[in-house]
Amino acid sequence: MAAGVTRVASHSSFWWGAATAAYQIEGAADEDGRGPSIWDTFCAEPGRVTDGSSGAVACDSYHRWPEDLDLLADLGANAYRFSLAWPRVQPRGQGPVNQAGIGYYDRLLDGLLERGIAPVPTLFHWDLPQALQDAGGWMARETAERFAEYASVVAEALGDRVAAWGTLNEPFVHMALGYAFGTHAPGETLLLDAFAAGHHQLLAHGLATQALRAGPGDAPVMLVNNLTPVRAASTSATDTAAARAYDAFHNRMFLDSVLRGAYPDELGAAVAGAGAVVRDGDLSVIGQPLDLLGVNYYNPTQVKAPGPGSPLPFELVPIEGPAQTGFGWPVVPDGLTELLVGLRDTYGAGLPPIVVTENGCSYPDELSPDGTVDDSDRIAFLDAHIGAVGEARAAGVDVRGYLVWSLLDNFEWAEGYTQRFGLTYVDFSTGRRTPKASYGWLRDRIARGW
Ligand code: IFM
Repeated sequence: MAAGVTRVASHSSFWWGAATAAYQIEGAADEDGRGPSIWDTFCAEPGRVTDGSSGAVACDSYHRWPEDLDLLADLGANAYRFSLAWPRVQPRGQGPVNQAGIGYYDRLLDGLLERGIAPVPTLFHWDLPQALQDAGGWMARETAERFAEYASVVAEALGDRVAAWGTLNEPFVHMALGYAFGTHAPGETLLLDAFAAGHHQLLAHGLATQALRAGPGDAPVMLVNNLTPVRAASTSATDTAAARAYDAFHNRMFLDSVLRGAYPDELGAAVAGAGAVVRDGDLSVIGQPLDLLGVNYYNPTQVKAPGPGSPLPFELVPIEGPAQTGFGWPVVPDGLTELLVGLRDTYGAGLPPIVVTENGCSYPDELSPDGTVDDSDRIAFLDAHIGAVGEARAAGVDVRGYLVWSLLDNFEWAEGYTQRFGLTYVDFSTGRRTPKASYGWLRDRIARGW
């Protein structure tokens, strides 16, 4: 690790920065031997993505990365969370490393270290190599083994310069949207049977953690979860039970397993129906000690009991009242304090230090004729959520970083380019970057520190 790069090792250091993901920003889908991913396939199917777009070009960060790293440096960021595209490193998800593909990440890491920014790569942010999907994707246990091999390959190539590893990004969201409801790639609609895709991701996390620790360097390893405080729509016993069930699927399946080595009882039918999916010993692989927990927070979730005949043990209800982002998500900053304090209260000494690995909002930002982007809604959002992290820290929660989603406007999955989350406005026809007002605001906020 280069001198001046902040290791997330002590209470006195704090990571400020931003996050992105490979398929959402890189583009260059067919360059330098990258293999197809499930998102290339999904985007090519009519009707899957709102605006019919794909990540084939996206922000073209594959070519424009020096400019993007300069944006981070000018922001005063001391950490950058990005993801590695598995199909760039191993085009078919297994076998020897594609040197041209890993070369990109090699240059990116060096570029970050030259700028004094800690590299925080995530190994998997949803872009599974299509060849592995053809063999069953995350419904197949073998995918977890392939993932561990991939982790060894990248640890060997990059492990000497990484500040912290993320194994998976938001395995709940990938299980739910990709395998249960089919609104994300690979588009499966398996409802509760999607549990197997969650379990195999968790097993992959455990096996990859071992592989990363066996490689060069001593970077901490984290799992990155999307977490939400769950609220029952009423105090009735049925709504309360539905809230507990939803909490089990969204949060506790991916927390109790890694922090306690057990699945919550409320998963009930899903685990029972999965038969031999969970094998002896799996939960001790999944539950080995974690160095950091990555928390992605966007909003709380309200839940009521399902109607008669529902295949699911819960039903989601919109939260009325608070302002909404462009996506229609409620803006509830104190939900972040509630979440962080709740994690500490629930898991106690078993909870590793936390990094807020994503927090942010989309708004219909426009580039004005004078070349500025006034995103005052985003400034208010970030100010309130950073304040919420401060409240949790004041309450004694060990939070070691806050990374905004996202550095750049980018490809927002099934919403295509219709949701702008960036601190930086991207003109997708030219690739031109324009820092928004929130970028300048965050630069001043980072300079102030805690
Ligand atoms: O864009 C996504 C990201 O890929 C994962 N977390 C949530 C973000 C906003 O939807």
